[in-house]
Amino acid sequence: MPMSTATARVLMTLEEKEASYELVLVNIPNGEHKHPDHLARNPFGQIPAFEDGSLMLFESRAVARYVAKKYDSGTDLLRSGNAEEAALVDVWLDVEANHFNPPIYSISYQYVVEENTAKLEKVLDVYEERLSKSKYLAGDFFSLADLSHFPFIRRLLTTPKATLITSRPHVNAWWRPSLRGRHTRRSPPEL
Ligand code: GSH
Repeated sequence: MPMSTATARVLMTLEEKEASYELVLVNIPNGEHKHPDHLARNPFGQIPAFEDGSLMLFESRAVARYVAKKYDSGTDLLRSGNAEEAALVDVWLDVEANHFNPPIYSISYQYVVEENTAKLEKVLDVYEERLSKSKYLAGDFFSLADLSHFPFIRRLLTTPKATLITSRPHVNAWWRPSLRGRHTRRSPPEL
């Protein structure tokens, strides 16, 4: 289901790499993600699950890295031709998974909102400082590290906590690709 933030991470990566793909819906409200057929694709009974020929993967960040590595086309999301830039992409991908995702996840799903708002404030203060020095997280280039944040930022912006993003000028300019002069080449699925 493209409304899933983890699925959106993979879809955005496929779009950036201009890869052909088929999105197969797993009906979560009907419990299809817990059926044996789906558990064979993702043993944790979650979406997304990803198939490429005989290769089966799960965990959206691992899938996104695989897609970004596999295709030469589209945006260079990993900067693997430059060890220093690639290391910075890795740093900010780990920051997303370990510092950014836990509090924004809880806020978006309305769990322990105030405690996590305070945590996310601190994380976003680090981002504000970082993004005042470079256009994107890993440097002056758009990478998988930026992309990996956007599904949850997009969701947070539909909640009363949107000001966490909009009150920080550099963070707010960062998530909106149009402000950076980037334009989607194709229309992605409605997230
Ligand atoms: N760490 C996993 C990833 O990045 O792929 C998280 C996947 C995840 O949380 N998927 C959610 C899901 O399948 C949808 S966004 N929820 C249903 C469930 O956990 O039963």
